[in-house]
Amino acid sequence: MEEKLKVAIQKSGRLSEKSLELFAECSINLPSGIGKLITVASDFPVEILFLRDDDIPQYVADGVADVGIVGENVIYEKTKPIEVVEKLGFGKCRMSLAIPKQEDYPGISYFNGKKIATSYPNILQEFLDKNKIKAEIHEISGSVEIAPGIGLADTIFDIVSSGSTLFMNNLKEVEIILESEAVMISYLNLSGAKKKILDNLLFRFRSVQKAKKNKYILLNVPNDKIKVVSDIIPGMKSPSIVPLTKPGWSSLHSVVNENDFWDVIGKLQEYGAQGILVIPIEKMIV
Ligand code: PRT
Ligand code: ZN
Repeated sequence: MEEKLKVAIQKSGRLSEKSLELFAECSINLPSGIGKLITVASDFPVEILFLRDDDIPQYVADGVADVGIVGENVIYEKTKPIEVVEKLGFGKCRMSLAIPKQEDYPGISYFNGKKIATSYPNILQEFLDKNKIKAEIHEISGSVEIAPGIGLADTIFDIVSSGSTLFMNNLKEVEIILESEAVMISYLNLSGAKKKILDNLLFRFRSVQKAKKNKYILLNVPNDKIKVVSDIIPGMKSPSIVPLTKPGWSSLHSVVNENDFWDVIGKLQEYGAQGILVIPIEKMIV
């Protein structure tokens, strides 16, 4: 039987949809996975296991799943023997200490002697030890943000994204301890065949990521400006030039990185570029 790479993803939660989307973008077809425990792709050798996110590091460490998609916050908390093979760019959040809004905050020493509620005791303990703070950690599994309000703790250590949960609970963020995003983790002793499938999957994934960060650009320039404009949009190797039927003009085709996009457009206009078209790229292999 053909070998398959077993990929663990979150069954239902903040990372589920994006994890499934990632396979779709890589042209890997999964039958609708809702409510299932396992699903098998029809056109790529992967099998998806749907699990609770907290269980994923253990499954991958044991090799029950070959790879998994999970937040960095979970892998730092669980410290299992696994390897992080790729940052995936979604599920971004930070882990922060927060205190009641009306309190003054003199600095980290504030936490000496305080009771801190969290679902991430290991990450927190390590941070406190490193900063020589003696605080009491109160581990709870959910709704950490209500702990100060009901007198269960003085402060909290939790995941923050927009900050609105803290705001609604009269808390303020005072220390960011780590930044997190979804990552792909791998079993340490993957077989050669499975490693090959993983490389293939990562290759597709990176092509899609690169494509998302770049745009295809077409524009018309007077021939005497081809050189300067080509220097602004060098593209993957160099731009293509297609002569227009209008004498003295050419069409230039290239690729622009999204980060430089507006700067580049400004410069192109300065040099007399006209009829600028910008088109999304689906896959990019360099
Ligand atoms: O059921 P299961 O155990 O699988 O899921 P879960 O409930 O443990 O996790 P889930 O689905 O809430 O989150 C999965 C992962 O998403 C986390 O491990 C993080 O890596 C990532 N992530 C990104 C977040 C957030 N953003 C986030 N905002 N996880 C949780 N939150 C919560 C946070 O706990 C707090 O309650 O959202 C609230 C704060 O959000 P803001 O926007 O109000 O600041
Ligand atoms: Zn969880």
